[in-house]
Amino acid sequence: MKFIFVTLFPEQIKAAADHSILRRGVEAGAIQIECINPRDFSLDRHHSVDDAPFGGGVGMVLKPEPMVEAIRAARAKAPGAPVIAMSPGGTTFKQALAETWAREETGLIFVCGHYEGFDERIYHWVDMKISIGDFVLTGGELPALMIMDAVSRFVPGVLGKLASAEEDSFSSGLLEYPQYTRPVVFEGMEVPEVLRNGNHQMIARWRRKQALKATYLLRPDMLPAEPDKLDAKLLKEIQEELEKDRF
Ligand code: 4GY
Repeated sequence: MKFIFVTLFPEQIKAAADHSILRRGVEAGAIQIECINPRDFSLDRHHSVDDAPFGGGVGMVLKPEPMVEAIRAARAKAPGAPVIAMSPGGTTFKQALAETWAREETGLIFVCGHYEGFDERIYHWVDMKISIGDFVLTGGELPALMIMDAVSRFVPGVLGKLASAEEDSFSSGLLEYPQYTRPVVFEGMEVPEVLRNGNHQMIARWRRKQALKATYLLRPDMLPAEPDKLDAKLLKEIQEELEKDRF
Protein backbone atom coordinates (compact mmCIF):
# COMPACT_ATOMS: atom_id res chain seq x y z
CA MET A 1 0.00 0.00 0.00
CA LYS A 2 1.45 3.31 -1.09
CA PHE A 3 0.93 6.48 0.97
CA ILE A 4 2.05 9.75 -0.59
CA PHE A 5 2.18 12.86 1.55
CA VAL A 6 2.22 16.31 -0.03
CA THR A 7 3.86 18.17 2.84
CA LEU A 8 6.20 21.02 3.68
CA PHE A 9 7.46 18.92 6.62
CA PRO A 10 8.53 15.49 5.31
CA GLU A 11 10.73 14.95 8.39
CA GLN A 12 7.62 14.89 10.58
CA ILE A 13 6.14 12.11 8.44
CA LYS A 14 9.32 10.06 8.33
CA ALA A 15 9.87 10.39 12.09
CA ALA A 16 6.34 9.24 12.91
CA ALA A 17 6.58 6.21 10.61
CA ASP A 18 9.93 5.09 11.99
CA HIS A 19 8.63 3.18 15.04
CA SER A 20 6.92 0.01 16.10
CA ILE A 21 4.30 -1.50 13.83
CA LEU A 22 4.46 1.06 11.00
CA ARG A 23 8.22 0.70 10.78
CA ARG A 24 7.86 -3.08 10.59
CA GLY A 25 5.21 -2.66 7.90
CA VAL A 26 7.61 -0.56 5.84
CA GLU A 27 10.48 -3.01 6.37
CA ALA A 28 8.24 -5.93 5.35
CA GLY A 29 7.31 -4.06 2.15
CA ALA A 30 3.60 -4.05 3.07
CA ILE A 31 3.48 -0.24 3.05
CA GLN A 32 5.47 2.41 1.21
CA ILE A 33 5.68 6.01 2.34
CA GLU A 34 6.68 8.86 0.03
CA CYS A 35 6.77 12.59 0.59
CA ILE A 36 6.53 15.35 -1.98
CA ASN A 37 7.48 18.81 -0.81
CA PRO A 38 5.71 21.74 -2.50
CA ARG A 39 8.78 23.85 -1.70
CA ASP A 40 10.67 21.84 -4.36
CA PHE A 41 8.16 23.17 -6.91
CA SER A 42 8.41 26.82 -5.93
CA LEU A 43 9.92 28.78 -8.78
CA ASP A 44 10.84 32.06 -7.10
CA ARG A 45 14.21 33.01 -5.70
CA HIS A 46 13.20 32.42 -2.07
CA HIS A 47 11.35 29.14 -2.72
CA SER A 48 8.30 30.68 -1.10
CA VAL A 49 5.20 28.57 -0.63
CA ASP A 50 2.94 31.06 1.14
CA ASP A 51 1.78 34.63 0.73
CA ALA A 52 -0.45 37.20 2.40
CA PRO A 53 -4.22 36.76 2.01
CA PHE A 54 -6.10 38.92 -0.47
CA GLY A 55 -8.58 41.09 1.42
CA GLY A 56 -6.26 41.35 4.42
CA GLY A 57 -6.16 39.43 7.67
CA VAL A 58 -3.62 37.63 9.81
CA GLY A 59 -1.34 34.79 8.78
CA MET A 60 -0.31 33.40 5.45
CA VAL A 61 -2.03 31.33 2.77
CA LEU A 62 -0.42 28.49 0.81
CA LYS A 63 0.19 29.61 -2.77
CA PRO A 64 -1.56 27.51 -5.43
CA GLU A 65 1.31 26.96 -7.92
CA PRO A 66 3.76 24.91 -5.79
CA MET A 67 0.88 23.06 -4.09
CA VAL A 68 -0.74 22.05 -7.39
CA GLU A 69 2.58 21.05 -8.98
CA ALA A 70 3.29 18.86 -5.93
CA ILE A 71 -0.17 17.24 -6.22
CA ARG A 72 0.50 16.60 -9.94
CA ALA A 73 3.81 14.93 -9.06
CA ALA A 74 2.02 12.79 -6.46
CA ARG A 75 -0.68 11.79 -8.98
CA ALA A 76 2.02 10.76 -11.46
CA LYS A 77 3.51 8.43 -8.83
CA ALA A 78 0.12 6.94 -7.91
CA PRO A 79 -2.23 7.12 -10.91
CA GLY A 80 -5.88 6.88 -9.91
CA ALA A 81 -5.21 7.34 -6.17
CA PRO A 82 -7.71 9.54 -4.32
CA VAL A 83 -6.30 12.96 -3.38
CA ILE A 84 -7.36 13.69 0.19
CA ALA A 85 -6.95 17.13 1.77
CA MET A 86 -6.80 17.23 5.56
CA SER A 87 -9.22 19.88 6.74
CA PRO A 88 -11.31 20.49 9.89
CA GLY A 89 -14.19 21.28 7.51
CA GLY A 90 -14.09 17.86 5.83
CA THR A 91 -16.13 14.69 6.31
CA THR A 92 -15.25 12.98 9.61
CA PHE A 93 -12.88 10.04 9.29
CA LYS A 94 -14.34 6.72 10.52
CA GLN A 95 -13.08 3.18 11.06
CA ALA A 96 -15.21 1.94 8.14
CA LEU A 97 -13.29 4.31 5.83
CA ALA A 98 -9.99 2.90 7.10
CA GLU A 99 -11.14 -0.57 6.03
CA THR A 100 -12.31 0.65 2.62
CA TRP A 101 -9.13 2.60 1.91
CA ALA A 102 -6.92 -0.36 2.87
CA ARG A 103 -8.37 -2.12 -0.21
CA GLU A 104 -7.48 0.86 -2.46
CA GLU A 105 -4.89 -0.68 -4.80
CA THR A 106 -3.86 2.68 -6.26
CA GLY A 107 -2.63 4.01 -2.91
CA LEU A 108 -3.64 7.23 -1.15
CA ILE A 109 -2.45 10.83 -1.52
CA PHE A 110 -2.70 13.09 1.53
CA VAL A 111 -2.44 16.84 1.07
CA CYS A 112 -1.26 18.53 4.26
CA GLY A 113 -1.69 22.26 4.72
CA HIS A 114 -0.18 24.69 7.19
CA TYR A 115 -0.51 28.31 8.30
CA GLU A 116 -3.98 29.76 7.69
CA GLY A 117 -4.79 27.22 4.98
CA PHE A 118 -4.75 26.63 1.23
CA ASP A 119 -5.61 29.00 -1.55
CA GLU A 120 -9.19 27.88 -2.30
CA ARG A 121 -8.32 27.08 -5.93
CA ILE A 122 -6.20 24.05 -4.99
CA TYR A 123 -9.42 22.15 -4.15
CA HIS A 124 -9.94 21.83 -7.90
CA TRP A 125 -7.12 19.21 -7.75
CA VAL A 126 -8.45 17.48 -4.62
CA ASP A 127 -11.01 14.65 -4.56
CA MET A 128 -12.19 15.03 -0.95
CA LYS A 129 -11.68 16.86 2.32
CA ILE A 130 -11.39 14.70 5.45
CA SER A 131 -11.42 15.81 9.10
CA ILE A 132 -10.26 13.79 12.11
CA GLY A 133 -12.42 15.81 14.51
CA ASP A 134 -13.83 19.17 15.52
CA PHE A 135 -10.65 20.98 16.45
CA VAL A 136 -8.01 22.98 14.61
CA LEU A 137 -4.39 21.85 14.47
CA THR A 138 -1.31 23.67 13.19
CA GLY A 139 -1.04 21.44 10.12
CA GLY A 140 -2.47 18.46 8.27
CA GLU A 141 0.50 16.15 8.96
CA LEU A 142 -0.75 14.68 12.24
CA PRO A 143 -4.25 14.00 10.85
CA ALA A 144 -2.76 12.36 7.72
CA LEU A 145 -0.45 10.24 9.88
CA MET A 146 -3.39 9.14 12.02
CA ILE A 147 -5.28 8.05 8.94
CA MET A 148 -2.29 6.18 7.53
CA ASP A 149 -1.94 4.43 10.90
CA ALA A 150 -5.61 3.39 11.01
CA VAL A 151 -5.55 2.23 7.36
CA SER A 152 -2.26 0.34 7.76
CA ARG A 153 -3.73 -1.94 10.41
CA PHE A 154 -5.95 -3.43 7.69
CA VAL A 155 -3.14 -3.88 5.15
CA PRO A 156 -2.03 -7.54 5.02
CA GLY A 157 1.42 -8.00 6.56
CA VAL A 158 1.31 -4.95 8.86
CA LEU A 159 -0.13 -6.41 12.07
CA GLY A 160 1.42 -9.63 13.35
CA LYS A 161 -0.06 -12.95 12.24
CA LEU A 162 -1.98 -13.36 15.49
CA ALA A 163 -3.50 -9.90 15.60
CA SER A 164 -6.32 -8.97 13.29
CA ALA A 165 -7.74 -5.51 12.73
CA GLU A 166 -11.06 -7.04 11.70
CA GLU A 167 -11.49 -8.63 15.11
CA ASP A 168 -11.04 -5.60 17.30
CA SER A 169 -13.28 -2.89 18.60
CA PHE A 170 -15.25 -0.81 16.06
CA SER A 171 -14.78 -3.39 13.31
CA SER A 172 -16.93 -5.70 15.44
CA GLY A 173 -19.25 -2.71 15.82
CA LEU A 174 -18.82 -2.72 19.63
CA LEU A 175 -16.36 -1.25 22.11
CA GLU A 176 -13.53 -3.50 23.31
CA TYR A 177 -13.96 -5.96 26.20
CA PRO A 178 -11.51 -5.54 29.13
CA GLN A 179 -8.14 -7.33 28.90
CA TYR A 180 -5.93 -8.57 31.73
CA THR A 181 -2.46 -10.05 32.11
CA ARG A 182 -0.35 -11.13 35.10
CA PRO A 183 -0.32 -10.64 38.08
CA VAL A 184 -3.65 -12.20 39.12
CA VAL A 185 -3.95 -9.65 41.95
CA PHE A 186 -2.64 -6.11 41.48
CA GLU A 187 -3.03 -3.60 44.32
CA GLY A 188 -6.00 -5.60 45.59
CA MET A 189 -7.69 -5.81 42.16
CA GLU A 190 -8.26 -9.34 40.88
CA VAL A 191 -8.45 -10.66 37.31
CA PRO A 192 -12.00 -12.02 36.77
CA GLU A 193 -12.15 -15.73 37.66
CA VAL A 194 -13.81 -16.71 34.36
CA LEU A 195 -10.68 -15.70 32.39
CA ARG A 196 -8.54 -18.08 34.46
CA ASN A 197 -10.62 -21.25 34.44
CA GLY A 198 -9.87 -22.32 30.85
CA ASN A 199 -13.50 -22.65 29.72
CA HIS A 200 -13.27 -21.04 26.30
CA GLN A 201 -16.99 -20.98 25.67
CA MET A 202 -17.59 -19.14 28.96
CA ILE A 203 -14.73 -16.77 28.20
CA ALA A 204 -16.19 -15.93 24.77
CA ARG A 205 -19.62 -15.33 26.33
CA TRP A 206 -18.12 -13.14 29.11
CA ARG A 207 -16.15 -11.07 26.57
CA ARG A 208 -19.17 -10.56 24.36
CA LYS A 209 -21.19 -9.46 27.38
CA GLN A 210 -18.49 -7.04 28.53
CA ALA A 211 -18.22 -5.55 25.01
CA LEU A 212 -21.99 -5.10 24.94
CA LYS A 213 -21.96 -3.58 28.43
CA ALA A 214 -19.21 -1.06 27.61
CA THR A 215 -21.06 -0.12 24.42
CA TYR A 216 -24.41 0.11 26.25
CA LEU A 217 -22.92 2.45 28.86
CA LEU A 218 -20.61 4.60 26.72
CA ARG A 219 -21.80 4.39 23.09
CA PRO A 220 -25.43 3.18 23.03
CA ASP A 221 -25.67 4.63 19.50
CA MET A 222 -23.37 1.82 18.33
CA LEU A 223 -25.52 -1.07 19.62
CA PRO A 224 -27.05 -3.31 16.94
CA ALA A 225 -30.61 -2.25 16.07
CA GLU A 226 -31.67 -5.89 15.82
CA PRO A 227 -29.50 -7.95 18.21
CA ASP A 228 -29.34 -11.71 17.62
CA LYS A 229 -30.65 -14.13 20.25
CA LEU A 230 -27.47 -14.28 22.34
CA ASP A 231 -26.88 -10.49 22.26
CA ALA A 232 -30.52 -9.86 23.24
CA LYS A 233 -30.14 -12.24 26.18
CA LEU A 234 -26.85 -10.68 27.28
CA LEU A 235 -28.27 -7.15 26.99
CA LYS A 236 -31.23 -8.17 29.14
CA GLU A 237 -28.84 -9.57 31.77
CA ILE A 238 -26.78 -6.36 31.66
CA GLN A 239 -29.84 -4.17 32.15
CA GLU A 240 -31.11 -6.33 35.01
CA GLU A 241 -27.71 -6.30 36.75
CA LEU A 242 -27.38 -2.53 36.38
CA GLU A 243 -30.92 -2.10 37.71
CA LYS A 244 -30.08 -4.26 40.73
CA ASP A 245 -26.85 -2.30 41.40
CA ARG A 246 -28.80 0.95 41.65
CA PHE A 247 -30.02 -0.03 45.13
N1 4GY B 1 -9.00 18.66 12.51
N2 4GY B 1 -8.81 17.24 10.67
C1 4GY B 1 -7.44 18.94 10.62
C2 4GY B 1 -6.72 20.17 10.97
C3 4GY B 1 -5.03 21.79 10.26
C4 4GY B 1 -4.45 25.01 8.35
C5 4GY B 1 -5.19 23.30 6.75
C6 4GY B 1 -8.45 18.30 11.35
O1 4GY B 1 -8.08 17.19 9.57
N3 4GY B 1 -7.25 18.21 9.53
O2 4GY B 1 -6.93 20.74 12.02
N4 4GY B 1 -5.82 20.62 10.05
C7 4GY B 1 -5.24 22.83 9.19
C8 4GY B 1 -4.30 23.96 9.44
C9 4GY B 1 -4.27 24.44 7.00
C10 4GY B 1 -5.04 22.24 7.82
